Amino acid sequence: MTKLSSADYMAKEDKFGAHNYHPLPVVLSKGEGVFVWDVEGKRYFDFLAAYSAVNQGHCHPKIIDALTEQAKTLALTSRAFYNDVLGEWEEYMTKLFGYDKMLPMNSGAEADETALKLIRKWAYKVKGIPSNEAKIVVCDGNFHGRTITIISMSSDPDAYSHYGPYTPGFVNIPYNDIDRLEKELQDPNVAGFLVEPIQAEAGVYVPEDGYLKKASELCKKYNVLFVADEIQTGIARTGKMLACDHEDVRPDILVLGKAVSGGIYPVSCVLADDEIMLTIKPGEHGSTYGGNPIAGKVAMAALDVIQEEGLIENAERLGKIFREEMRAIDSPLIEIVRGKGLLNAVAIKPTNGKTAWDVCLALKENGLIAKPTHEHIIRFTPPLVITEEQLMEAIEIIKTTLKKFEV
Ligand code: IF1
Repeated sequence: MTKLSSADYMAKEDKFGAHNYHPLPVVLSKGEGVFVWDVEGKRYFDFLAAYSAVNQGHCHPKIIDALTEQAKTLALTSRAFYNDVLGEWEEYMTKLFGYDKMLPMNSGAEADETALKLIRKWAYKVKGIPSNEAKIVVCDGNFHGRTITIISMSSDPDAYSHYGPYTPGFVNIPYNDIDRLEKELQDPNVAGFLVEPIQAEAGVYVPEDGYLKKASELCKKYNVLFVADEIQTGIARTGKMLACDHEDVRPDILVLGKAVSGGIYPVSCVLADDEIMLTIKPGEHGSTYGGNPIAGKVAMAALDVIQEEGLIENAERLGKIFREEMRAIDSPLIEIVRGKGLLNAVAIKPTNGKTAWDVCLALKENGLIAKPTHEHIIRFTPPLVITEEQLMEAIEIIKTTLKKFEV
């Protein structure tokens, strides 16, 4: 069989695949640590890390071992029966994050949906909101996934247009606006506030220091559940295990996904205490693959790696260096650099008609892949296993690439 080129693979996807993505033109076939290789054998720094799912680096051997061992033993039972991994995994998660109970799902969207259902159940069973009147406060610019209910909360026309009718029961407020939040929380029918500790898709918007703390205190005051979507910000990405840890905030409901499995397997989950979690009774929620033994083993290995390899500290330390180095670049293209830990963004000023997409194409040519968001922002989120030496090498690539745009 003749070997296909990148162009062949791209043409095949274009012809046979739905056109719901616009990928950077690079076809990857191998990954290891911070690097990926395309089908022609060219190596790249991966500065997307699958939107922060691959915090532990590509194909981490410990996680792969956990996956293959369990796959050879028992892959899926469904939740109609018990399996001998789930309980151990639930114990691991609840002890690590400090909650009474965990509920496993697969994708991030499903975990957010689970959180929304928990908020509503709690609203009716515990808070005593009249039937079907519960409201959930969410923020403009949010990204929580792609289901009909989740896009009903979205303020991005690309996400919601032409998918109506929409799920009711959401109140949108500006992000990082504590006064507005308090105003909405006074409505006795508000049951929950769902928030990303940093809005990643919106362009890595870091709220003011103290925002999460104040928001969680207000939620407590008005008997509203504070729900954190840490699917992207969690698992060491921002220099703490959870982004909420920066402000010592403990969400009432914690939503995790992505790096919970180190990018090896679709695993997500929701954590909460009994008063909330036990409002859902047998038969009232679930998923065929949720809580399967592979997911459990993979997740425990992935979280072991975070702790054993000091990835929290690495993200914190190298994130500071990254932002310092980026801010020191004297380029008319750079508008602003922002982020926390190794979740960072650089906003690009359109110069000579060149956009963030053009910069990403040039970065790719120079051996580093990253993805633009919203026309002018480039997100830089390398795997957290990156070393300082590798980071400096990557920064050099970014510097030389930007230089070329100045002429
Ligand atoms: C895609 C964005 C990132 C998320 C938060 C829930 C989910 C996500 C905070 C849903 C997913 C993704 C999905 C991915 C692109 C990516 C993304 F640009 F679209 F916004 F990361 F920034 N909560 N984020 O970030 O999780 O159901 O996808 O497992 O291709 O849509 P999922």
